[in-house]
Parts: sequence; C-alpha cells; structure tokens
Amino acid sequence: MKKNWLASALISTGLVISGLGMISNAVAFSENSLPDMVLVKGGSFMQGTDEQDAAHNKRTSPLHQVKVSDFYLSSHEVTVEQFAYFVQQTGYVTDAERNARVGTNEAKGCFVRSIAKQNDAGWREGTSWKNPGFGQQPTHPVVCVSWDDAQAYVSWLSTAIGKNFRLPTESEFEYAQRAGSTRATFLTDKDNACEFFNFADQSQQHAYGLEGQTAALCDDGYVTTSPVGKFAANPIGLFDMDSNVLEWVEDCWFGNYQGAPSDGSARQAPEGKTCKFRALRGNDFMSPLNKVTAAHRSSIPHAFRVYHVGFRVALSNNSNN
Ligand SMILES: [Ca+2]
Ligand SMILES: [Ca+2]
Repeated sequence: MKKNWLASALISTGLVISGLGMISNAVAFSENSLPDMVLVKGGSFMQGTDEQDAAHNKRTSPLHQVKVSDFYLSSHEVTVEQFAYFVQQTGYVTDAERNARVGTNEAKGCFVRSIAKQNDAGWREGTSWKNPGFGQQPTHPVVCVSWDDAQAYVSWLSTAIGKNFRLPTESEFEYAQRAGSTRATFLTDKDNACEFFNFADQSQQHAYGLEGQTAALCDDGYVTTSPVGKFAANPIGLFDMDSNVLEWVEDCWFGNYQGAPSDGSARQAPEGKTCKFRALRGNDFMSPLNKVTAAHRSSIPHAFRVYHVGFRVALSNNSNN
C-alpha cells in the first residue's frame, strides 16, 4: 500500500497528529489502520451510458448529467487490517458471524464460492471476513461484509475521527472511477489489461475451472483478492476502482437512472418505503474483462455478504462534525 494520505488531508481540518499515530476521541490509529483519503475535485459529468457505448444497458440508462461537489474518497478499499482494528476497538460482530437473515431468508455465514468445486457457491456457516473461503493478507480488501456492516464501520470511524465519514454515492463513485473519461469501457485484450486490474484472468480460469465465462487472455497473478494498491492508480490517485472487490455505495438500488438525483447525492428509497437493496459499484476479481466498465452497477440486499464485495469510505469536503 502506498503512503497514507489521510494525515495530510485531515491536518487541514484541524485534527491532531501525534507521531506516527492519530489521536482522536481516545482512539489511536496507526498509519495502516486508517483509510487514506484523496481529495476528489468536483465537477459535472455524464453518468451512465448511451447506445454508442459498449457498456450500454438498461441499468446504465439514461445517460444524464450530474454535478458532483468536492469530496474525499479513500484511495484504497478498506483493508482486512483496518476492519480488524475496528472490530478490536468495538467488539463488533458482522452479519456473517451472527448468521443474520437476509430479508426473511436464513443466511448462514457468508455467500462464498469454492475454488475446488466448479459452480459450488452458497452460504457457508463459519465463513466471514476472517475466513472468506480463500487466503487473505492484512493488506487485502475486507470482504464478506454487508452494507449494514459497512455502515457500522463508517459510524465508528466518524465518532473516532470526529468527521462524518460515509459510503460514497453512486454518482461520486462513477465520477471518481471515470476520472474524466467519457468512455465507460477502458480496456480490451489488446491493452495488456493484466498490468492494470485484478479481474477474471487465466489464473482464475484455471483455479475455478469456470466454464462459459470470459476470462482475459492474460494472467494478473491473482485468483481472488490482491493487496490494495497492487495495481496502478487511476489518473486521480485512486486504486482498484475498476477491480479487486465490488464496493458498497450509499444509494438505495433502482434498476435504472430515471428520476436519479443530479447533484451527486445518494438516491433514497421512495417516501414511506424502506430500502431493501443497496447498490454496488466498480468491478471485481470475478469480472470478465468485457464487463470491466465505469458504468457497471448491480445490487444485493443490505444484509447480504459475499466473498467478492467490500467497500471504501468517503467524506464530504464541508464535513465539520
Ligand atoms: Ca485476477
Ligand atoms: Ca474495487
């Protein structure tokens, strides 16, 4: 992982740095236990796709203009080490560990996929962020965390730091992922994609024996998660926006952009209704190359936890609390 930038980002907001650690509200952070934040300069962009874009589909329509304000976004996905520090400080038990129901359905552990058996995916009691069914290092992105778990993390971080941390919105995520690009699909097999992303590659094709899926022709070196920041940053200093793990965002899920906000805010459930599904953005180590786009969006229920879904944190630029 590259040097933590949160210190420089937050010094300007008046937080106290003590040696290598940050002391705030009695929680001491080491450099590796704190997400590092990048200031994303705001602007207007076209969110979604039109018929001209290879990534076009109903979910990414209609193409619409959105104005995003300046905000901070963690340059990396939240790591296993960072999440472990939160758990150590709070004793928090995740939805996977307590076998939380998903809606009215039983759900034991995390939804994982066996590497040994083809197409063997499902709920496995005992799997969780500590044991997602494959080996992870502290620098890998945390997985098997639900949207509710991610909310618990940002709530704790907000209290610990004294700032309103939150998940990014769909608009913020796409704006930051595109980093100025008007084209949603970046790379093809001709572009040495394995130098840039951890996605469905030859190593994974061999390990999972996946049939009928489109693996890239190259080998990025990772069957599952890779250390955050292992691959190159995008033009505004953000890592793994296009790959590694899918990421929770703040928004309630809607199947298209009809009626979506144009001010960069998170889309809320219709008035009087609770939000059952939350949006996921980016792409992940299971994504076929032709699906690795800045427009890609999907959703799962808020209590769902999966072996290839994690999150990163955001902070409004005017957050004074
Ligand atoms: Ca890979
Ligand atoms: Ca990602």
